[in-house]
Amino acid sequence: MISRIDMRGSLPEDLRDVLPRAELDVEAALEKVRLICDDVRHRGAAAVRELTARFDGVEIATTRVPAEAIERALAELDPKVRAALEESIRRTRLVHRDQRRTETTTQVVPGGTVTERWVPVDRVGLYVPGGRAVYPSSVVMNVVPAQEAGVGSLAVTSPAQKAFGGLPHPTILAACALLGVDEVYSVGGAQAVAMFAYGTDECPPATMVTGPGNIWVAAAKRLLKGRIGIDSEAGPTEIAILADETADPVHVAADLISQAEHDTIAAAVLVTTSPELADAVEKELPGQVSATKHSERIAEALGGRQSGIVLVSSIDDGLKVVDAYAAEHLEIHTADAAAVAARVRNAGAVFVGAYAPVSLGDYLAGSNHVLPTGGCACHSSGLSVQSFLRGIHVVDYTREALADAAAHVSVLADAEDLPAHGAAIRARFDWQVPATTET
Ligand code: HSO
Ligand code: ZN
Repeated sequence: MISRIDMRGSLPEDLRDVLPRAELDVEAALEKVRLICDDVRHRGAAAVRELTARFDGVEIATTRVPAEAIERALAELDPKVRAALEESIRRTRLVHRDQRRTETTTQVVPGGTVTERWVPVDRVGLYVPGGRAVYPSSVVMNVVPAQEAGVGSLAVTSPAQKAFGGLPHPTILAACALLGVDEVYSVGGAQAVAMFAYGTDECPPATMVTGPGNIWVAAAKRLLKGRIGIDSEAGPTEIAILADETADPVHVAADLISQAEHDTIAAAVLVTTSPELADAVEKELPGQVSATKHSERIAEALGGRQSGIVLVSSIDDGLKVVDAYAAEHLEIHTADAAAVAARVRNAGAVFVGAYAPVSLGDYLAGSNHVLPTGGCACHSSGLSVQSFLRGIHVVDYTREALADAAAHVSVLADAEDLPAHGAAIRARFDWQVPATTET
């Protein structure tokens, strides 16, 4: 069901080659996506509605979801789901509120300061997948950080569902209502990203678009970034688990399965120092898989080349492997898990010990579940308040402070053969380089 790689002895030179990832050929989608984006750019909402009919198989009269539909979805929401979403929102807000940045002012020299102001982007479009993946939790994970960052204008879009008369899934709409978001569109795919990038007669353009989506969404983000800000091109879900002989194979198997449930190309990787644990997990998997609803999808994900059990000879080697893999989610099931977790350098989020499974983080830990995939955790972070802020340096120097810097600026400008840069300073001092008082 799951392949095994033995790295006891010595670790291979380039670990990235040993841990394959599912291929997502975004480049191949670009050509088609370009046509879609151009169409939306030139024909606006009419193009978006036609593309929705073509790709989602449903005619919509307008791309904007009427307020009554959002209110109705909330009224009809299962009270248990409502309570769980409310608690998820509360916890997520607690964590993200603490991420808010404060302005800092540095006095560089007497009379010369640089202030860093944190300014939210003006308007954000949040993409929430539809179809097989109906994730009201992703509404929470996108909306809360944007709100806590102070983004003034916030719109959510999610694919039109034929089964719901061309509206997004009702739990998506209800989650929007709980979060106080009243601007919602029933648009998915590349056309949704284009709608936010260019704006249409039904949707004003946005400054930024965030949120996970399928390959078409990823391709549109790649194509339109620059025109519009993006978070990341989210790829298939990944879980890595670093475990020793103290780990419970039942927990480990359950957690691998939980993320394999997302997609046939989801990745589940166990890195362990214990061959006994590896055997026990392998023994445990088939029973748990066959007992669960999406067993076929999960079996395909676990059996895929992107998943596997890696045997290592020490926790130190295990850390090297998981750092090279840079998983979206990394669980640590070892003795003194917190100390091992503290040594991890590359992961979207780290889950410490037996009682912090990834599925807690997916819904209710308070952490964000929009995380870097495909190894991007070695250079990028998950969605946070920071994703929606820009730091603006405000430079404020007095005449005297500028005079003190002038000689150095002139020298550096000449060294770069940009004499007009130095001249811009001398213009303020009768075209002379003022004498510096600095020693
Ligand atoms: N594990 C997914 C997020 C999610 N799980 C949503 C359940 N619903 C990617 O981090
Ligand atoms: Zn999940």
